[in-house]
Amino acid sequence: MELTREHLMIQKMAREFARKDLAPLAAERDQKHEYPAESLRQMGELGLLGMLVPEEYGGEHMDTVSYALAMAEVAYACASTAVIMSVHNSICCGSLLRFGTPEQKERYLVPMAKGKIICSFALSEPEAGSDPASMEATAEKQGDYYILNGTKRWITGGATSGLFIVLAKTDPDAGHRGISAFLVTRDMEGFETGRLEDKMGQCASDTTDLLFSNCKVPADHLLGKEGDGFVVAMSGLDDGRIGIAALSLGLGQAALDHAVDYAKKRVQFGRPIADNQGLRWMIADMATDVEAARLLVLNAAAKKDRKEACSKEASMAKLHASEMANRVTGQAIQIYGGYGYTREFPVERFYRDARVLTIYEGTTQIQKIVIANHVIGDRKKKKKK
Ligand code: COS
Repeated sequence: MELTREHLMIQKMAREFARKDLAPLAAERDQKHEYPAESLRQMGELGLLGMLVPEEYGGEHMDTVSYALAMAEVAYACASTAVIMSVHNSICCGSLLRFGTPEQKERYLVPMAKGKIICSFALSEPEAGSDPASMEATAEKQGDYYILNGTKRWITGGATSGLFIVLAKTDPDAGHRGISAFLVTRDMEGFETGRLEDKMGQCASDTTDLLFSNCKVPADHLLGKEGDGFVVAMSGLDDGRIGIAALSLGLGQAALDHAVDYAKKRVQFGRPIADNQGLRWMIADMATDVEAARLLVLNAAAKKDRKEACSKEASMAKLHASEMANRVTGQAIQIYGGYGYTREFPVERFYRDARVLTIYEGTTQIQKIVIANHVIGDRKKKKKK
């Protein structure tokens, strides 16, 4: 697909920021598990945290293609920062835009669009990952409040974000139609951050449990109507999957570029290893894999920009790009040989950072369910029987 002048300008702006300001800090932040607070502040100023939000709410009103291009650039430098950017922009700003009241948008979306509040999404639970409809968290209406109880798990930004979109059951007997979404701030009574996960990758972004014990959420913090929660989550995940696919693309591209650079410099048997056909074929496969991901990401984003249904395309992009990032980062380590296995070179971090991409925001297997349901098209009929 052909990119416009504006797309290229946004890509250039994001690339300059990511390579100059973000990339030099990424390895140390990964090792120290240090949250990229200062980079997020800069990203707020650059408009990277309200990319899809209309100007009337303080955002940049860019299209999804621009967003995907910027996401790939940020991920090229630091996947930990990119995942915070993705959750905040796609699932969180997107859900507020779609379901928020004018008051909720004024109070939360406006500061979110400037990066003054970072928002996280709390869907998964210890016993409800791929099957969110089986969640156990409850929210019971009592007067002017909902009383929230339960535990959320694997929440990106759980220890650091200021706002959370939390899904809980308002009608536990109604299956997925009994789930509602709430805007919860850190200062609400009965809300605590739980254990911090000790993760393999994306270590500069924290992942924690959220604990709700009779947490008092004001009734006007219900996002959408009671029972809208599953649709809030599913439509948010459509956007989120484009974000994670673009993140995967950026990480794959970074691994490819580093591997090519290394293969041209590393001399064995008296010549650069890039002269060997075995490696040239490997690099050709990697580049083709990255390019296919790019086309799927841009296709899903462009469909969304045309306001066409894009769940299938978002899942295809997420499926291919996340698997690609795992393949390509692994191949990059192979090209680096022994050096690739050490922390001296960034490909070791890329490999660890890539691993979760086929898991969060819907595993590879979930993406295949979504794609097959659309392609075969018999799901609704079977459900009606
Ligand atoms: N956008 C809006 N609504 C959607 C939707 C979408 N993309 N996908 C499904 N829905 C709605 C359907 O219209 C349906 O509504 P009604 O039954 O009220 O008419 C409802 O959601 C249920 O749809 P469906 O029957 O297709 O859902 P399933 O229970 O079969 O499950 C999967 C769907 C498996 C795809 C879903 O549970 C899923 O995505 N799981 C993975 C969750 C995940 O990504 N977890 C990781 C979280 S990290 S934030």
